[in-house]
Amino acid sequence: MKKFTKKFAQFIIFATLLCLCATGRAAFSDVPDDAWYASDVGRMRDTGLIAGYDDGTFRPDATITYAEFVTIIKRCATGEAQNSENGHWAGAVMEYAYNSGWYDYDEINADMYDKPIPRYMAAKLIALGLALPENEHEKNAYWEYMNSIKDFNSINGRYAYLVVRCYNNGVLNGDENGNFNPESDLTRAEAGAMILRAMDMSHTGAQPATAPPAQSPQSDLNTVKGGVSANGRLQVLGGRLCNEAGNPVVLHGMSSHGLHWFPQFTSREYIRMTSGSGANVFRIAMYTAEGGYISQPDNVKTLLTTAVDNAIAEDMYVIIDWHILSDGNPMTYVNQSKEFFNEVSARYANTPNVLYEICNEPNGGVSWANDIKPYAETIIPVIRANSPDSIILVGSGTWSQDINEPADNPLAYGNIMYTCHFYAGTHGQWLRDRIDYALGKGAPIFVTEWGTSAADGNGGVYLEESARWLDFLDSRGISWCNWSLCDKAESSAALSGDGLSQSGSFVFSRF
Ligand code: DCB
Repeated sequence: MKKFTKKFAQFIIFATLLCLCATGRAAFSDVPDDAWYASDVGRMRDTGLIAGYDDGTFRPDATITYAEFVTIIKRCATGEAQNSENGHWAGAVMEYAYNSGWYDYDEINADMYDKPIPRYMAAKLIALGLALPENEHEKNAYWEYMNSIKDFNSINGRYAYLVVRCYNNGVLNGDENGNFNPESDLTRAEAGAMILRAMDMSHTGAQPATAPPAQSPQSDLNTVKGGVSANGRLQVLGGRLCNEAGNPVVLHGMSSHGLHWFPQFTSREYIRMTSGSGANVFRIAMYTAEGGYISQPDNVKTLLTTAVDNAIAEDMYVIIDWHILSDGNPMTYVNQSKEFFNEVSARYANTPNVLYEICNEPNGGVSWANDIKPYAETIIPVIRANSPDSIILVGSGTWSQDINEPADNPLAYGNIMYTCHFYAGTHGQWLRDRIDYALGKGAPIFVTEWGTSAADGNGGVYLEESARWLDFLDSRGISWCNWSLCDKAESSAALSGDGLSQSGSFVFSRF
């Protein structure tokens, strides 16, 4: 392997890359003329992408490592890839890739450079490093790919949309059974074939952005905004929602309406409509009762996965909301909830985008101490087992207005926030006072749902009171999602006809 890597460094022949038509026989002792990869291996050798060994072999079935793979991508993207003088031979290349946003800090470390690269990571590096184009077909046919990639559900949610991009660009085809096999290694022949196909498709020479966008103060409390690429993994410090660097961050965005009723408004286009106006979070309200998840779990889960992946692709934070409503006690479906959160937190385990809201609005004869807290103590460990650091949002009684109760009797876990919900036509100063009480007790608060209407989602709109509320939240640096991104004939709906409703125009202006 050492010999190979040394030799490898001498191949800096970018010019020939432009001549990708070069084929010819491979002429390696271990590459039969009729192997599926024979002509690809010839192109790899001719272009200098992957050289052979001094003994005349190519070793097409040997696995390729992170360092080797990233080095080839860098050479394709920039025309060169210098070995480092000190430390690991690929140290400088890996640093360049990291600084270019091809991978995140928690994905590859120096101990992994010489390990085999799994296919999901190869897909990400190809898609970002070679700037594979995203076209309309990818967006419209995402569902088709979900069905045609047989093991789609085993792809970690952080990577699914980039895997789809590779398929859509002809870079990946799947195995003979239609599986992608995300965790499997790649052989040298497979890696080379993928990269050659990507070079045929990619925006060659297009350099990805290197620096995250500047962060600007948004509220009295000097919070920052920006998407996941700018802020990374969220954490709760001193009762405040903070970004990975420890700076207070504020999230503003829309909540969907009931996912099973209005899935069309969780598409890339609609989510982008909000991010384009400055939103950095999207909440997916997955009703449990009312004909939602409990009665059609598989269908609704598919809608949910699609929606979450859409938000991830738009660099948004995304809240998975277990939207209890007529099922007022979260204990009613606690077993289904355990199963659901186990599954989604595994899928999005190392995805910094995802926040989990485990009970939308407990109501009826439920109390924090007897029902909601025990429920939270059941679900939180399930999520934590898969995703130890993610933010978990917990509701309270009376449609998440009894926030004084968790403030007096908090959960003994880190990275927890309590949700407070309000409707401007119904809830006023007393609820703002209650928020201040909870903050005073050190309870972190997130308004995951509020409306410009009355509490039934209709009436008004009450824009003056809404503005009073948002000014209050700004002054406390509290994050919020507005109910709701849909075109239902009710005043809280943000959409109307082809554009924004009265509520939507107001809310979008406050992102
Ligand atoms: C919350 C729920 C949310 C509900 C909105 C507006 O409920 F989280 O699901 O959304 O606030 O009421 C409404 C939709 C309607 C739909 C209805 C039933 O806008 O289109 O038909 O859900 O699915 C609240 C919030 C506060 C209070 C009461 C309710 N409150 N509630 O303070 O009295 O009864 O739904």
